[in-house]
Amino acid sequence: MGMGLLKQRGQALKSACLGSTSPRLLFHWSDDQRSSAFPRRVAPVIALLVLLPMLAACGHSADRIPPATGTGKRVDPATAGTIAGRVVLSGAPPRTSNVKMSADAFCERANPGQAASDETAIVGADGALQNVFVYVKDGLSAYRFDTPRQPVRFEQKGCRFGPHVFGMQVGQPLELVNQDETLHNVHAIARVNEEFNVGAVEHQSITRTFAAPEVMITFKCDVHSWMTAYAGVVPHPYFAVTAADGRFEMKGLPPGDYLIEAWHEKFGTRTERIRIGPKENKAIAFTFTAR
Ligand SMILES: [Cu+2]
Repeated sequence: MGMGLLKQRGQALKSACLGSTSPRLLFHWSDDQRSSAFPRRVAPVIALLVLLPMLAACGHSADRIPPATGTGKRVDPATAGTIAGRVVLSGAPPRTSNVKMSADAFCERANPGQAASDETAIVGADGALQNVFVYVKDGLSAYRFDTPRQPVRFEQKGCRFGPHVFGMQVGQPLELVNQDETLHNVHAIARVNEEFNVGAVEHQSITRTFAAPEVMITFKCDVHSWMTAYAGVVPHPYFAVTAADGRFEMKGLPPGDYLIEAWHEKFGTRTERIRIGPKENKAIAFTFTAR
């Protein structure tokens, strides 16, 4: 079985799991594979033998309709409002150091010069703090929410995890994709959820889910010590990650009293209480202190 067939197998698995399987793709063999290795009539049989265990393996993720989270009422979009704001760092931002990637020639080539800078604290103009996870920590217990079927894509690309900080819902598929021509692994250091550690060869995609809320889950690659990422897993869709200008926005919130938390990997957490009325848009500012 050559690399061509392995790649074909990966593609077929992706299509099968997404429920868009095309017979033409599953049974397509290039002319040289057909003539050199297998007689024409054997090919479909081999394809089936390869596919059956794969179909069984992917049944736990995208094929199942995920349940809703919570037991209460649904949000009425007609009365929903928005919380938006900005997160800043007060004080001198920490100096950004460069990461030494020389142990892996592929990673070094992928990150020339400034591209190898440390991602721990990214501070922009006027103290704008990027990569802060902002979410509703409390105030939604009266509601239920559908679990999204759309996977969150989490890549290993250029020997970085991307996104570096992200949010997702309980039960939502997390698609781990290695875009690099080098080996990575994704080690999810979870405390509430089940910890996992999976190796990923190039261009391989693996799907996992988290069964319980957890803020935050740390991801490490055990091959490249600088590769770190964080995911906030929450039971509702009200979360955001600050952009380069420090801004965030959470739309579609029902009227109510909320506890909002902002989390940063180096500077810790801040919380604010806020009340929003029907269709109201409110702003919150969070300030972290440099240390
Ligand atoms: Cu790695």
